[in-house]
Amino acid sequence: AEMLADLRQALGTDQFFPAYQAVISLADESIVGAEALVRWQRTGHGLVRPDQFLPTAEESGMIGELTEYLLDRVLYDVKTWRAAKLIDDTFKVHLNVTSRELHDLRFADAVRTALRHHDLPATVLVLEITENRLMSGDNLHRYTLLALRKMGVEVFIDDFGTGYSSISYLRQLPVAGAKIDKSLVDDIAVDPTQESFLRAISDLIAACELKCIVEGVETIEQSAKLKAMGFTMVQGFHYARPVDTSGFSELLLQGR
Ligand code: G
Ligand code: G
Ligand code: MN
Ligand code: NA
Repeated sequence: AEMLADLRQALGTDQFFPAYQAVISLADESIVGAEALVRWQRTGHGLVRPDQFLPTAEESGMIGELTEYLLDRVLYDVKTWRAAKLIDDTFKVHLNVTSRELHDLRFADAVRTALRHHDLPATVLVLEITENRLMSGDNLHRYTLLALRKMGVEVFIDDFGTGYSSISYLRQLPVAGAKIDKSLVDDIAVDPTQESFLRAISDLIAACELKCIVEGVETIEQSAKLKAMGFTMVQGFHYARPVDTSGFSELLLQGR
């Protein structure tokens, strides 16, 4: 209860902010995008991680407001980086959403309005949704997925390879790509079984004609292996940790 009251107040007083983790092109290790990860500077508690408050935000239905708040912050940052020529128009920013937003029939319109407000094309935005939540049976989220696709906003399946995806279902989902979960990458440099497994997953994604980003790359050995396997986009502590807006601006400045 205390958490919920604090969450409500926090939204009104700008205690939430996005941290950005770079998405890297393996070809030249350049920054091609960023994933926004919410952080809460909670009064009297310091920095709170999403795992500690997102469940409450979701259960209470507050998550929709939080997502729209973050979307506005994130698009503002992208607009600023564009104006400063720190990024070009191929740069994409990823925002995580829950099935709640996808079930909200006004969500696609809210996204359209936000993009228009910041005078940005839909192609700048990618939304990520965890695999399990897409597979939850009902078809309501399809409306939003189709509206987003029509608009030009891409949706990626997050944490791919950890849930119970039905392969036939995967083919029909109107999504643009998948993010391969860190757990599938951890041992690839030391365990040949893991490499075969990752290759199978990657072939599956390719067969569905989906884009692919590999997450959780922590070592140069993993990076080399992934490059040899033909992956093109990665994220992970080996390249960059999540940092706040000014930290990411600096990363972009160095990367130019
Ligand atoms: O940064 P990390 O601890 O930052 O994130 C932990 C988990 O919280 C991840 O599963 C991530 O997808 C999720 N997460 C981070 N930011 C957001 C957000 O803004 N919205 C939603 N729905 N999930 C987020
Ligand atoms: O579920 P999602 O993929 O949105 O979660 C992203 C989470 O993974 C965030 O908490 C982020 O901080 C974390 N993360 C990103 N890269 C790495 C990495 O290389 N190693 C580890 N341990 N965590 C990572
Ligand atoms: Mn994610
Ligand atoms: Na993930």
